[in-house]
Amino acid sequence: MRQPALTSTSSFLALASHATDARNWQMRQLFADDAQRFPKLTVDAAGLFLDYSKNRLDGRTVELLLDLARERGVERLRDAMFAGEKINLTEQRAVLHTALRMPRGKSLVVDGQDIGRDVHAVLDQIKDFTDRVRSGAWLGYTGKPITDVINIGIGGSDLGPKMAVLALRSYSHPRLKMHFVSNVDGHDMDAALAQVNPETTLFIVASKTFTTAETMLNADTARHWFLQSATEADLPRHFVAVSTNKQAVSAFGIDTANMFPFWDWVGGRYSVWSAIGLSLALAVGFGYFNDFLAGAHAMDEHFRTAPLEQNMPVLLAMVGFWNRQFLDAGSLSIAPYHQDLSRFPAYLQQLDMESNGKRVTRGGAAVDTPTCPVVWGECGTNAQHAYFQLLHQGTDVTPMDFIATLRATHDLAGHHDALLANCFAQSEAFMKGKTAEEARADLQALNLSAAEIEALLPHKVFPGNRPSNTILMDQLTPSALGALIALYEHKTFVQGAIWDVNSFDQWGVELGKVLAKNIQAELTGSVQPERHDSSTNGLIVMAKAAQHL
Ligand code: G6Q
Repeated sequence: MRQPALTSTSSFLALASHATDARNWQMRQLFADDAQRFPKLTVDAAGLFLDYSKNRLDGRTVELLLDLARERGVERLRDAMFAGEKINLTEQRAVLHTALRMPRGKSLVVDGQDIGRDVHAVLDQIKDFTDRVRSGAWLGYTGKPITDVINIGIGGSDLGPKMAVLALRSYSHPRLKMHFVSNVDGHDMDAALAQVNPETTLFIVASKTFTTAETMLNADTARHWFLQSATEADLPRHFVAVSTNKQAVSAFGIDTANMFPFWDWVGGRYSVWSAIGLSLALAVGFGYFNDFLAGAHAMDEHFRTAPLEQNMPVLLAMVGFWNRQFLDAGSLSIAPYHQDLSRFPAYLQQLDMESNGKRVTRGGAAVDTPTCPVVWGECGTNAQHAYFQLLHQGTDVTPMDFIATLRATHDLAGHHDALLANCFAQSEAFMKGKTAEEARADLQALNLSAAEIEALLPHKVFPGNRPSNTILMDQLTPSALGALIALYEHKTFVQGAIWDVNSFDQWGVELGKVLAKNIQAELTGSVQPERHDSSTNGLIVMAKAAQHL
């Protein structure tokens, strides 16, 4: 359905008018005025807890934001997604990553096909295979069990499993070492191959299309390397594929009995739940992989059924929209206070920016507001010693998402309290800042002269009033990780619905897949670079000259 321009909707206009005051509110004051602010502006779902009270908003702001969500048809579009309607308009595809985590026995018929049954047939295949590799029953060509798994894939076929394998490190099989090779840069493959033995290495070629240049080149290199020690007949024990393209898998030389299929209704950046998660299932075992799916399903059910007032993905999305639209926040910083989530910001970069980094509506008109902020981040406490300076005292307001667990999965004394203390102290400091009076009192306590105090004072003031969310869970279990990823998937979905962009295509990425082809021909062949600007021609000439050194 064609949507009116966002800024012309009555709920947007009501919000804009509310924002003329609200954007200047001081959070210190909001907390002082309402002792119930924390219970009012927090919500639980699927084992996660969201505190969004440290934002420049109040209950009325939330009401107006939810009016906007209703007016933009978030619930209608959500139901259409879950029902398998082709909401990815530019590719005419359904968007059904949620079906990948439906419990067994639940059916969903799309285009006459029960995809619930298809999904569980592949899960059975994954269980059988991962059980055999993990138990040591699956043997390499010299009769030894597999010790190393190299996942070859890029973008959505890499970021999800790589992030999740690291996140669930403490659940991993002790014998299996997981490696991820994505970059066309040979240094990536070179570094991985240097660590493994062909007799005990399993390669997973993970590519939805099985045409992605980087992955195909890396897969060719891996096969060539393997065949220096083994024979073609040994390939099936060491190469498996995850793809939607059976023909290309077979043409590459992988036995299609060792192919794990998925479907065109699974977008790359939403595919960790599909067979693209094979490396994760190998690392943690099928039981935990199932828990991971169940955690995401619990968040799906919450998103699908909870009233908007208590709907965690909707609230997270609308608070993000508020900050983007009315506080001009051009970026969002993610700070996991958990070392095993160190790849989570990179994962969210793709999820959010590839989905909502768009400038036209689903109907093709120009969007009349800013869309997706730049997403970036690093683990705390490391990030505190790097760029938190800018977040506290720089000229831009950067909203933050703090993510932490109440309990650690290690038992090293003292560490977890220190970690959590830092996490909570930072969000408090971003909210409160430090006034000139407070800074002056600090300096006076140091017995400085009046002149020294006045000179230092401006540097010691923190403006504060900087927004953040805190997301907590008990421990980083497979189920909590599943719920966390699904939370952000649905948050992205809701913001896409507000902006009326298609969150499920990626034409900007497709461009990159063809751009390099011409220059590669010029670099490797005798074709002279003439068709480019002088900069590009000059760079190509330099690279060609270096090849002859
Ligand atoms: C994700 C994108 C993109 C994609 C990669 C890999 O949503 O479409 O990151 O996942 O380009 O594509 P293949 O899996 O087809 O190799």
